[in-house]
Amino acid sequence: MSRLAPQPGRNTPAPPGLSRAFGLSRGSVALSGEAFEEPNWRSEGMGRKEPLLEEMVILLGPLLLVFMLGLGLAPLSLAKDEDRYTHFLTQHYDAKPKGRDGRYCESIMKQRGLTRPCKEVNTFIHGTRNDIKAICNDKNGEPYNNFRRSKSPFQITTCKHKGGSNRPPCGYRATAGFRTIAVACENGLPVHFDESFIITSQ
Ligand code: U2P
Repeated sequence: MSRLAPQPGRNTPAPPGLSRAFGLSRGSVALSGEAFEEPNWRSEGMGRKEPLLEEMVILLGPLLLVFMLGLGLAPLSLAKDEDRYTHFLTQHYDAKPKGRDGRYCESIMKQRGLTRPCKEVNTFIHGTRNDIKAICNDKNGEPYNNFRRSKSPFQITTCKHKGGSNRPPCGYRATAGFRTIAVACENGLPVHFDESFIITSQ
């Protein structure tokens, strides 16, 4: 009887690379006295990964997840700082003040939503937005404790509650001045007014 040649697609042993990739070369079958490797499809399945690939997925998977979470959270935190900056401008920025006296304070404090309850002290800065923002970098600021102090002075008006009830209508006194100021910065943006300093001549 003639020897049967191995039939491609039937009992042909898979090439070594393929065998590894698909988890072959487990079982064997004898055909006319010759042993052929037969894939062990049932026990290993088509989806079996390379051990090295598996290890990489296990090791790098969590790292990738943290990286993706970081990418997703960074814009959220930036958006939050933008909101705080907008809030800072509402509370402390007035480009063109009128009067800078008690009536000015009473009117602007109400207009900016700072009278429910009456805020005790609040300063309005009358510079440009760019000069105020620049306090958070070297252009117009320097470190001052946990805050940043402006290099240049600003025209400011500080409104102080006259006292009594903290419910509206709120009475204020105004102090106008030309002073350096200290602010807190987050991600390069001012978010809190800390204090102002009388400029002493050197
Ligand atoms: O001190 C309480 C809050 O009052 C505001 N403040 C304080 C001192 C000052 O000279 N000017 C002034 O506006 C600050 O308000 P914030 O910016 O935090 O809303 C300070 O926190």
